Amino acid sequence: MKNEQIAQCFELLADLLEIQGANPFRIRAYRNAARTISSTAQSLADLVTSQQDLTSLDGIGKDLAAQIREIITTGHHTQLEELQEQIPPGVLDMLRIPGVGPKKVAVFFKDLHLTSLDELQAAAEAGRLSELKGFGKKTEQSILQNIAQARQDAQRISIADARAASETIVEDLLKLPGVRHASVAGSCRRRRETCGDLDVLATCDDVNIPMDALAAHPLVDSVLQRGDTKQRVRLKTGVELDLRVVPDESYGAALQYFTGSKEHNVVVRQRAKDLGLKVNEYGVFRGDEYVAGRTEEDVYAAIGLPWMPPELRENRLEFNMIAAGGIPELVTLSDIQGDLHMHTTASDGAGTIEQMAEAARERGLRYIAITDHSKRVSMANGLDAVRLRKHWGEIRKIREKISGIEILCGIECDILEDATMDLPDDVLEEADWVIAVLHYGLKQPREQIMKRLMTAVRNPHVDIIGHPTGRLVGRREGADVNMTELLKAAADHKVMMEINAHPKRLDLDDINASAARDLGIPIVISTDSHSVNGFDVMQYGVDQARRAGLTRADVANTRSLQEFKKLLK
Ligand code: DGT
Ligand code: CA
Ligand code: CA
Repeated sequence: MKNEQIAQCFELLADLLEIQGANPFRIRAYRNAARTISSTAQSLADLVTSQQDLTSLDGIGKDLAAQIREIITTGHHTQLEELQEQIPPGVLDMLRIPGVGPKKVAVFFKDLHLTSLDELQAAAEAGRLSELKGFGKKTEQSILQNIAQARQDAQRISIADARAASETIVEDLLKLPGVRHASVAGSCRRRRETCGDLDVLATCDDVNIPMDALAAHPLVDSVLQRGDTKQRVRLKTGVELDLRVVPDESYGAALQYFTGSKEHNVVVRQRAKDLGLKVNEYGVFRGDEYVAGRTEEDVYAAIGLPWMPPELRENRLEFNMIAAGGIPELVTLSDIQGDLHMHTTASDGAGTIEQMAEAARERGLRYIAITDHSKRVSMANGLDAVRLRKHWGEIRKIREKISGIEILCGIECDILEDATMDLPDDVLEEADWVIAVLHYGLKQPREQIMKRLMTAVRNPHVDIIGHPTGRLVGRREGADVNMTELLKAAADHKVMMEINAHPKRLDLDDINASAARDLGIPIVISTDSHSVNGFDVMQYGVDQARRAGLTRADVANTRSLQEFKKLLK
């Protein structure tokens, strides 16, 4: 059980309590606990296993500590499950509607007895929402408009949640007697930014062994369907998971087939056909004769193709790469030497400069840039010129003191709505590293968005555009960026592009990152850490880069600091 999963339980509990109209202090306590847990470096599961006291953690009292122990040791959370009995899951879906919080949802649920997005939509269409106290026609209209978005989001989960759940299940299946292989498949194995459902594969002579274990797994809520080789279950989080159990000699074929994508498999099947072969989830066949199927390598080799990293299997880049001479070696997590986007207690981070530097060093990083917010982001306690210079002074002191890691004095500088920079040039000039970003006014028309981005790209001190579109995966569309124009200007002015590794952002996305690389723009993969645990997300950024077909050479922060500095303006 990961800290993040425990934090999610408390967040969910807080949402449910808020819908129920519980005591605000109690709700706040759960939210604070969630924050503490997700920003704690040490694994709570380890603490519980070694019988350590959890109440030494900020905001965790006896009661919360007992709940954490329950979650970790039993996989159950009594408080949460009791509330879930009272509030149907469809009610929580309403929280995904932009502009709708727990208070509004409480009214829909309690006063109108609405329990799903469908019912809410019908009520809005019938004008019943605008009859409620405190609701007007305008709110009703905006809810109607945003419901479609919420419905889409409700269906897909982030790659981070997808991996946490399916990897836990795979690990547990591998512990079973007779299960020789098990793997994540589907979009999760391809590391798509979101997954519609989860796919897991196992080999076992007796299909009942993995299927019974899955049915009883602590993450599983109910079995939806069970056949000879396939079982479909719903997890407690609501997402569905397909398990397929195949014999060993079909493992590679099934893994290939169920990893997809469908588009990739269409090409694979056609290729086999051209060679007089047939590929399916059981193997490669010539007529009735089994040719291959034990490993993925065998399957691809049988049809004259090299094995391909799952991240590439979208029928976008991979077959062109093969035609052009082969699949290049993609960037890996261990190639990353530096992290160039992070926050400290100077703005909205939870760690001090020193804590962040030490945590980065522990993860094997050789250099970091501290990039707190500029003043426009007042809710994050953004820095003005005076505070920033003082902050850089402290960074320089720590830089002298600490060994084994280099620290750059950076800034995440807002590009203001009027297309000026949030800090004057003479301040930016003193920085080692300047990230320029859009935070506000993302809904401005394309022309103004481009004017802002161009201001940044042309600024002689700006090194990189951070999270270039500002999108939040499944939650918020990015700004209306003319990416072709932006990338061309960035290439001309030697400005780099960020892949923000946070699974909520993953911005640039895979397609734009590919386009940037094609123009020779160095890509930097950054975590945007707000605590010492924030560094964990680097893997998601690397996965996105791999989906973009990026090699180590394409990613600037795989270089030593000395080599990296040569790329700066
Ligand atoms: P998702 O779940 O929407 O995020 O995307 P996937 O790729 O995980 O799709 P899913 O779960 O429907 O199926 C998993 C894989 O199984 C898919 O990537 C390829 C394979 N597959 C499923 N149905 C078909 C099919 O009708 N034809 C072919 N060729 N492959 C299929
Ligand atoms: Ca899937
Ligand atoms: Ca599936």
